[in-house]
Amino acid sequence: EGVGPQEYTLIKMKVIKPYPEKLNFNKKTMKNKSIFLIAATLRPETMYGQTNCWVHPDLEYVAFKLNDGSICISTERAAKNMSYQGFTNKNGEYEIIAKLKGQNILGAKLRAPLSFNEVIYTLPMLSIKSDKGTGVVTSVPSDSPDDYAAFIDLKKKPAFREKYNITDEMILPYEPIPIIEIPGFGNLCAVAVYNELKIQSQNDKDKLQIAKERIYLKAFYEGVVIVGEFKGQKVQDVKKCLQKKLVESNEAFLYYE
Ligand code: A2H
Repeated sequence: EGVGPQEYTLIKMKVIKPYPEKLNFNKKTMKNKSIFLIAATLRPETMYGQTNCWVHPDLEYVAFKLNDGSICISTERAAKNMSYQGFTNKNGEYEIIAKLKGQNILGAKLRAPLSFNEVIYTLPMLSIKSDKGTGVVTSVPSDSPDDYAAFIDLKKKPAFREKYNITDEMILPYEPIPIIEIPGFGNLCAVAVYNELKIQSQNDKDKLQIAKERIYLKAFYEGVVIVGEFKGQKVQDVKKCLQKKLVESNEAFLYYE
C-alpha cells in the first residue's frame, strides 16, 4: 500500500456441480454459462498450491454477470469497481442476480486454475476484510501464514467444522504443497514461521503480522519456484509470467483498487 492503486490478480475459481442451493439459478439466468468465485491475490505464482477457497460466513456477496455472460461472485464493492474496469456490459453498471451470505456458499466445490488439487472446497475464514479485494481469498497454506492458520483451525477443531457444516472430506485430505523454496525457511515457509512463532489460531493477529513480515520480502527476492512450467526460476522473475499466462487463458483478470 504505497502510492497509487494496488494491482491484484483476480482468480476465476469455477463452481462445479452440485451447486449450493442458493446458486441454483434458472436456465434463463444461466444461459449454459459458468459460475465463478473471484479471488483476489498478490501472489499468482503460488496458485499451484491452492488447497481451498476462503469466504467470510457473515459477509454479504453478490452474484453478477460479466460481459461474457458468465456469473461471478464477489462483494458488491468489488463488483462496482470491476464494472468501472470493463468487466461488465456497461461502464459503472452491474446486474445483480442474487445477494448471498458467505455461509450460503460454504462447501461449494471448485476447480481452481493451476491448482494441483483437481477439486477444492469453499471454507470459512474469519479474518477476511470487506473493504479489500473481492472478499474471496484463495488459500495457499504452504506460503501464506493467514491461510495456514485458518486451515489448521479447521483441521484440528471438529466443532469449528460442524458449526459451518464443513465435512471432513472438504479439509482433512488436503495438505500444504511444497511449491516455493526460500533459503532458511525450506519449502513450506508458512508452516515454518507458524511453528517458529507458536501461532495458535487465525485470531493470533500480532504473531501473524510478524510471520508475514518475516517471509514477505524473502519470498519475493530469494524464493525459487520448485514446480510447474517455471520450475527452478526465481519468484521475482516468474510472478509476471504466471500472471500473464493466467490472464491469456482467461482464468484470471487484472484488477486495481
Ligand atoms: B494473498 P493486501 Cl501465498 N481480506 O494471496 C483478507 N485477506 C485478503 C483479502 C481480504 N478481503 N483479499 C485478499 N487477501 C489476501 C495468496 C497469498 C497472499 C500468499 C501469501 C501472502 C498473501 C494466497 N492467499 O498475502 O492487504 C490475499 O492472500 C499477504 C498479505 O491487499 C492477497 O494475496 O496487501 C493479500 O491478502 C492481499 O493483501
